[in-house]
Amino acid sequence: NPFKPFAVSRPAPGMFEVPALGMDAESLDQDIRRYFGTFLGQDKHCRLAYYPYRALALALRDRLLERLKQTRYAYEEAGAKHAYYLSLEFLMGRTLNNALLNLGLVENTENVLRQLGLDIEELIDNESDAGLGNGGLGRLAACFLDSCATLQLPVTGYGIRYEYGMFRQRIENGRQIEEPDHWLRNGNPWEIERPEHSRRIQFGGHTEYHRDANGQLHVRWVDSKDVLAVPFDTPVPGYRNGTVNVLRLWKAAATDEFDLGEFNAGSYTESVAAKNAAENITMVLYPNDASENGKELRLRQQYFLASASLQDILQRWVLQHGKEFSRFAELNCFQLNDTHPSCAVPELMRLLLDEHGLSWDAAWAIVSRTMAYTNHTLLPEALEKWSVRLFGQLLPRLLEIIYEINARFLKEVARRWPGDNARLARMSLVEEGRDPAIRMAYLAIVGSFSVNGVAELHSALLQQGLFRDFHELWPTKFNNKTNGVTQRRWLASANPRLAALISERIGDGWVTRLDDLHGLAPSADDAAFRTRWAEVRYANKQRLADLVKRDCHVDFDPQALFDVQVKRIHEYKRQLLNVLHVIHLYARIKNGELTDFTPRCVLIGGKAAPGYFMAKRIITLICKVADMVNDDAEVGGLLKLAFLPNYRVSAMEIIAPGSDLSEQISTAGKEASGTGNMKFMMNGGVTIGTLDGANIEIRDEVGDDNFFLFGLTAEQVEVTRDHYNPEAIIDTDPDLARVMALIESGHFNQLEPGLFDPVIKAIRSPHDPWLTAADFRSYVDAQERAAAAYRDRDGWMRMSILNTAASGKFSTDRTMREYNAEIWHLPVVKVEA
Ligand code: B1N
Repeated sequence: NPFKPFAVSRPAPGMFEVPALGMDAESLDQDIRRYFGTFLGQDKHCRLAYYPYRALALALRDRLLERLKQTRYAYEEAGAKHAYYLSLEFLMGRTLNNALLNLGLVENTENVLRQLGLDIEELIDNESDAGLGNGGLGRLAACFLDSCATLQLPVTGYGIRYEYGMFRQRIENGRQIEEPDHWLRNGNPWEIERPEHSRRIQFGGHTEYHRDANGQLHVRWVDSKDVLAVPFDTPVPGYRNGTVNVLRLWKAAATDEFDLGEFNAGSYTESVAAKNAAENITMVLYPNDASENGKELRLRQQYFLASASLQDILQRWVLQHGKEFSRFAELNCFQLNDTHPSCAVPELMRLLLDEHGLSWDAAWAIVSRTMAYTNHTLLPEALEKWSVRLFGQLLPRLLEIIYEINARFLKEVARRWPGDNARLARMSLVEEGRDPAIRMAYLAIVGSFSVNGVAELHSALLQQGLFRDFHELWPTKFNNKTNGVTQRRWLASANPRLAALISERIGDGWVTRLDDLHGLAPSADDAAFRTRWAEVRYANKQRLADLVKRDCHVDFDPQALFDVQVKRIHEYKRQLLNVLHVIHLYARIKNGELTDFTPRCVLIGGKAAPGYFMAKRIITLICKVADMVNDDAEVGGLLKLAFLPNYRVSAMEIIAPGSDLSEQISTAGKEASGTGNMKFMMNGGVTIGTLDGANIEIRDEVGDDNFFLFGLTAEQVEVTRDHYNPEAIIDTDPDLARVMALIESGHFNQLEPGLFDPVIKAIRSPHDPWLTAADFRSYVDAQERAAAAYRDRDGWMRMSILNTAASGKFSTDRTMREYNAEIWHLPVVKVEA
């Protein structure tokens, strides 16, 4: 151990007293120049905006860390209950702007930088996105952290510090190319490494049982190949309240004996090189949104996170309370972000039983009172199952514990429903068969005191469908927590022009109380206000048009309707339905059928999982249709289509403020919630959508008149499945027939015959689970209503204002208050300024 405790030294109290850092322009100015010139070694020869960015980031980090310490002291002093958000993904995006906003340093910093001849936007652009997540689930975790710090709740995030985040996407000849995202290449000024808090994680080996002198049975997990978990802390500031919470991300490192033990092939250099095997665990984020892949490395990541985090928390507990665990459940809570960290259930059992000597009953009482599970999807392909064989090889002790949990659980089921063997088989944590598997969702439900879905419809469907048996057994365990987004990032910081206009009207209380936006509704009837709203939106659309020009080489006219769908590419999200509509408009223009056409610019962006064939082919279709439409003189700029490459958090910060129409068109019952829908709405986007996920609640808030609804309901989707006949639909709808004929004629793939056959086949299949053809007619009709509404520019601004005004519910501040009131029960802890 390179870390030696104080032996001779006795640090005086003054050692721990650091002079407070100034928040005034002068102190900032000094720190920026000092970091630039000394720490970073830059001088008058510096040509890179990266260095002033980094100097500013370091000056801000100092101020964040100062508050982080004060926050920890406040939590300790209050003896407060703490919640831990365990997640394999935290999609943080960029940090600079958010830190400035929450610290209240926007104006001072702008002034200082201006004096120094620097442009803040340019510095901001030098930060790479922390893309440590796939999409909604990871971004939700990031928004939650922002809201918890703002609400002054003692919440810590635990995750993985992937060396490579979500891949970068390039498009070549309409094909997605994945490139590694080495986001740490230029260093990360926001984090601080804490090697002294490293933990040891076991993999492989086997268990041994022995009795001590008192006849007590003990279990040892031996012959394992161990890996170190090294924590890196990122400060998470609340909005101007002195609170700074922590996001602790673990990086894998080889232990020292790793070199000399099992892996030693006889040669020193080769054994040192074998360190890679350990360090690979946190090398890369799995890029599969809403689908599992069953790879061993993924299970290693999951256990690595669960074990490192729980050991960290238990060690802190023991330092404070000794081996007395009677109050542990009263003071700790773990929120599992989907089943990805659900190894935490058996791992906490293991630590309490094997490392801390508790009895099964005492340990189970703690686990089942501290764990809470959030489900994020109903899609069967996303439900995690781990092969028992793999699980037993990698985590032998955990498998034993899971079997014991299952045996006791099934006894309870049998007591309640004697003789109902079918039910036992349905509910068992182990799915029997040729390759038996652990059902991780069931493990999470059995181990938790709370199970929630992420929107009203989703939670209801969980209770009636997927988790029906469990709901019958424990009805009070189940609850709903509708998602949200943080208005600090998604309105105040992403859309400063609109934020200023709103604050001028209703004050700036909305930054921490989004419901205040209701106060904007009367202004929808104020013509002068609508004009100013329109001016702001126009400027934002110009900014989006610049992005589209730069990245897609397509001209978007800000006068046109900006029709936008950005999200992961997935069949259930139906980007395909969107393209069919574009082709339909194209055909109408070409056939001279349009009299009063609303010029429209359609933007689609999103990443496909690298192994998802159909999603990739849909990207190709979008790109090929775009080429035809944009180059066609007859279309004459009435219609544009662009595929935006490399969609990410920082791109959304430009897209949401500049979009008119928000496409939320998933097959009803499939999108658990959606959160992009909320970002558009907050920024004055109007939704065209199905009755799916949080769309339903969005429409409830904004009213039917300000929402373009179409499509089958979730119930209708289920009954349609049994007699679905897309051929008949195509035959009886001339518009759809024409669209299909155009694709089938090879019009969009003249040099690559057959390219879109798989897509055509999917639409025409009676087994198409996404019912694309079924919703085409009602989608096109809704699009016509939207286009007509947009022609009345003033009426559209009214709708736009009313959407922002009704978006108050969709703040993660509300979501976090609900989690806290109904699951966590944490106190609000004020931090001294
Ligand atoms: O979680 C979001 C929801 O708003 C979306 O509707 C939902 O699709 C999304 C496996 C997932 N569900 N499941 C995932 C992500 C990564 C992975 O490896 C599944 N993502 C969602 C927030 O609630």
